[in-house]
Amino acid sequence: MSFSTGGALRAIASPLSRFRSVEERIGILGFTLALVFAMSQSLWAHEFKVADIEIVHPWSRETPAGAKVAAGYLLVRNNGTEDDRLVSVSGEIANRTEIHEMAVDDKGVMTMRPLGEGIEIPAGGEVELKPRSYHVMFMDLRQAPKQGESFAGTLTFEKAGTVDIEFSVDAMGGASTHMDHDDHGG
Ligand SMILES: [Cu+2]
Repeated sequence: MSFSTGGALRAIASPLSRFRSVEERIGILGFTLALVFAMSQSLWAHEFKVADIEIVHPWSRETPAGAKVAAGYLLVRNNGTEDDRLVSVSGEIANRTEIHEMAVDDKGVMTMRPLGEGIEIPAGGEVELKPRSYHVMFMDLRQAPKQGESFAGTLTFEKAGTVDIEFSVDAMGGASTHMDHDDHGG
Protein backbone atom coordinates (compact mmCIF):
# COMPACT_ATOMS: atom_id res chain seq x y z
CA MET A 1 0.00 0.00 0.00
CA SER A 2 1.31 3.43 -0.89
CA PHE A 3 -1.25 5.08 1.40
CA SER A 4 0.64 6.94 4.14
CA THR A 5 -0.51 7.82 7.63
CA GLY A 6 0.48 11.43 7.05
CA GLY A 7 -1.75 11.60 3.99
CA ALA A 8 -4.66 10.16 5.90
CA LEU A 9 -4.20 12.69 8.69
CA ARG A 10 -4.09 15.55 6.20
CA ALA A 11 -7.26 14.26 4.59
CA ILE A 12 -9.02 14.22 7.96
CA ALA A 13 -7.70 17.66 8.92
CA SER A 14 -8.45 19.38 5.61
CA PRO A 15 -12.08 20.34 6.32
CA LEU A 16 -10.74 22.27 9.30
CA SER A 17 -7.76 23.77 7.47
CA ARG A 18 -9.42 27.14 6.92
CA PHE A 19 -8.86 27.80 10.61
CA ARG A 20 -5.54 29.44 11.31
CA SER A 21 -3.83 27.43 13.93
CA VAL A 22 -3.61 23.87 15.04
CA GLU A 23 -4.83 25.03 18.47
CA GLU A 24 -7.91 26.49 16.87
CA ARG A 25 -8.62 23.29 14.98
CA ILE A 26 -8.14 21.14 18.04
CA GLY A 27 -10.35 23.53 19.99
CA ILE A 28 -13.17 23.24 17.48
CA LEU A 29 -12.82 19.49 17.28
CA GLY A 30 -12.82 19.25 21.06
CA PHE A 31 -15.86 21.46 21.36
CA THR A 32 -17.73 19.38 18.77
CA LEU A 33 -16.86 16.14 20.54
CA ALA A 34 -17.87 17.61 23.90
CA LEU A 35 -21.20 18.71 22.44
CA VAL A 36 -21.88 15.30 20.92
CA PHE A 37 -20.93 13.66 24.20
CA ALA A 38 -23.17 15.96 26.23
CA MET A 39 -26.11 15.32 23.91
CA SER A 40 -25.67 11.57 24.00
CA GLN A 41 -25.46 11.69 27.80
CA SER A 42 -28.68 13.59 28.30
CA LEU A 43 -30.90 12.60 25.41
CA TRP A 44 -30.32 9.19 23.99
CA ALA A 45 -28.16 6.73 25.76
CA HIS A 46 -28.87 7.72 29.37
CA GLU A 47 -25.42 6.58 30.38
CA PHE A 48 -23.12 7.61 33.17
CA LYS A 49 -19.40 7.10 33.65
CA VAL A 50 -16.89 7.03 36.45
CA ALA A 51 -13.30 5.99 35.77
CA ASP A 52 -13.54 2.73 33.78
CA ILE A 53 -17.10 2.04 34.84
CA GLU A 54 -20.05 2.73 32.56
CA ILE A 55 -23.62 2.70 33.85
CA VAL A 56 -26.34 2.17 31.26
CA HIS A 57 -29.97 3.13 31.68
CA PRO A 58 -30.78 3.13 35.39
CA TRP A 59 -34.54 2.74 35.75
CA SER A 60 -37.23 2.07 38.29
CA ARG A 61 -40.91 1.26 38.19
CA GLU A 62 -43.93 3.12 39.44
CA THR A 63 -45.16 1.46 42.62
CA PRO A 64 -48.72 0.66 43.72
CA ALA A 65 -50.22 3.19 46.17
CA GLY A 66 -48.93 2.71 49.70
CA ALA A 67 -45.91 0.62 48.68
CA LYS A 68 -43.01 0.79 51.11
CA VAL A 69 -40.33 -0.36 48.66
CA ALA A 70 -39.38 0.16 45.03
CA ALA A 71 -36.84 -1.54 42.82
CA GLY A 72 -34.06 -0.10 40.70
CA TYR A 73 -32.30 -1.65 37.71
CA LEU A 74 -29.27 -0.78 35.59
CA LEU A 75 -26.43 -2.27 33.63
CA VAL A 76 -22.86 -1.84 34.83
CA ARG A 77 -19.98 -2.34 32.43
CA ASN A 78 -16.34 -2.45 33.50
CA ASN A 79 -14.05 -1.29 30.67
CA GLY A 80 -10.99 -1.53 32.90
CA THR A 81 -8.43 -4.26 33.43
CA GLU A 82 -9.17 -4.75 37.14
CA ASP A 83 -12.26 -6.22 38.77
CA ASP A 84 -14.38 -3.69 40.64
CA ARG A 85 -17.35 -3.98 42.96
CA LEU A 86 -20.60 -2.10 43.27
CA VAL A 87 -20.67 -1.70 47.05
CA SER A 88 -23.59 0.62 47.69
CA VAL A 89 -26.44 2.55 46.12
CA SER A 90 -28.59 5.38 47.36
CA GLY A 91 -31.67 7.10 45.96
CA GLU A 92 -33.36 10.33 46.94
CA ILE A 93 -36.75 8.58 47.14
CA ALA A 94 -35.66 6.24 49.94
CA ASN A 95 -34.30 6.48 53.46
CA ARG A 96 -32.48 3.20 53.04
CA THR A 97 -31.24 1.26 50.01
CA GLU A 98 -29.95 -2.29 49.66
CA ILE A 99 -28.55 -4.36 46.83
CA HIS A 100 -30.58 -7.55 46.48
CA GLU A 101 -30.38 -10.84 44.72
CA MET A 102 -33.51 -12.68 43.64
CA ALA A 103 -33.15 -16.42 43.84
CA VAL A 104 -35.26 -19.55 43.89
CA ASP A 105 -34.90 -21.44 47.18
CA ASP A 106 -34.88 -25.24 47.56
CA LYS A 107 -38.70 -25.28 47.81
CA GLY A 108 -38.99 -23.45 44.48
CA VAL A 109 -40.01 -20.18 46.14
CA MET A 110 -38.65 -16.87 44.87
CA THR A 111 -36.80 -15.07 47.62
CA MET A 112 -34.73 -11.91 47.90
CA ARG A 113 -31.60 -11.57 49.91
CA PRO A 114 -29.45 -8.51 50.56
CA LEU A 115 -25.91 -8.70 49.21
CA GLY A 116 -23.86 -7.21 52.01
CA GLU A 117 -20.68 -7.34 49.95
CA GLY A 118 -22.26 -5.82 46.86
CA ILE A 119 -21.80 -7.18 43.35
CA GLU A 120 -18.51 -7.89 41.65
CA ILE A 121 -18.12 -6.29 38.21
CA PRO A 122 -15.41 -8.32 36.44
CA ALA A 123 -12.73 -6.58 34.37
CA GLY A 124 -13.92 -6.31 30.78
CA GLY A 125 -17.33 -7.63 31.76
CA GLU A 126 -20.78 -6.38 32.64
CA VAL A 127 -23.51 -7.17 35.13
CA GLU A 128 -27.15 -6.31 34.64
CA LEU A 129 -29.45 -5.58 37.53
CA LYS A 130 -32.84 -6.54 36.15
CA PRO A 131 -36.23 -7.91 37.17
CA ARG A 132 -36.01 -11.42 38.74
CA SER A 133 -32.27 -11.02 39.23
CA TYR A 134 -29.93 -8.58 40.97
CA HIS A 135 -31.69 -5.32 41.78
CA VAL A 136 -31.51 -2.21 43.90
CA MET A 137 -34.12 -2.12 46.66
CA PHE A 138 -35.26 1.31 47.77
CA MET A 139 -36.70 0.87 51.25
CA ASP A 140 -38.65 3.05 53.65
CA LEU A 141 -39.77 5.23 50.73
CA ARG A 142 -39.89 8.99 51.23
CA GLN A 143 -41.61 9.49 47.92
CA ALA A 144 -43.22 7.07 45.44
CA PRO A 145 -41.56 6.85 42.02
CA LYS A 146 -43.95 8.21 39.36
CA GLN A 147 -44.00 7.07 35.75
CA GLY A 148 -42.33 9.55 33.40
CA GLU A 149 -40.35 11.19 36.17
CA SER A 150 -36.83 10.52 37.28
CA PHE A 151 -34.99 10.65 40.58
CA ALA A 152 -31.39 11.10 41.60
CA GLY A 153 -29.23 8.39 43.01
CA THR A 154 -25.59 7.58 43.62
CA LEU A 155 -23.58 4.43 43.07
CA THR A 156 -20.38 3.69 44.96
CA PHE A 157 -17.75 1.37 43.55
CA GLU A 158 -14.85 -0.04 45.53
CA LYS A 159 -12.25 1.26 43.05
CA ALA A 160 -13.96 3.67 40.68
CA GLY A 161 -15.55 5.68 43.51
CA THR A 162 -18.92 7.41 43.61
CA VAL A 163 -21.03 8.60 40.69
CA ASP A 164 -24.32 10.52 40.58
CA ILE A 165 -26.94 9.01 38.31
CA GLU A 166 -30.63 9.42 37.47
CA PHE A 167 -33.17 6.63 37.56
CA SER A 168 -35.95 7.06 35.01
CA VAL A 169 -39.32 5.72 36.12
CA ASP A 170 -41.27 3.34 33.96
CA ALA A 171 -44.89 2.19 34.20
CA MET A 172 -45.80 -0.60 36.61
CA GLY A 173 -44.73 -3.89 35.07
CA GLY A 174 -43.08 -2.08 32.18
CA ALA A 175 -39.89 -4.09 32.01
CA SER A 176 -40.34 -5.31 28.45
CA THR A 177 -40.36 -1.78 27.06
CA HIS A 178 -36.68 -1.65 27.86
CA MET A 179 -35.60 -4.23 25.35
CA ASP A 180 -34.55 -1.36 23.11
CA HIS A 181 -31.87 -0.46 25.61
CA ASP A 182 -30.08 -3.73 25.13
CA ASP A 183 -28.49 -2.66 21.84
CA HIS A 184 -25.23 -1.51 23.33
CA GLY A 185 -23.06 -4.08 21.67
CA GLY A 186 -22.39 -5.98 24.90
CU1 LIG B 1 -35.35 -6.78 46.75
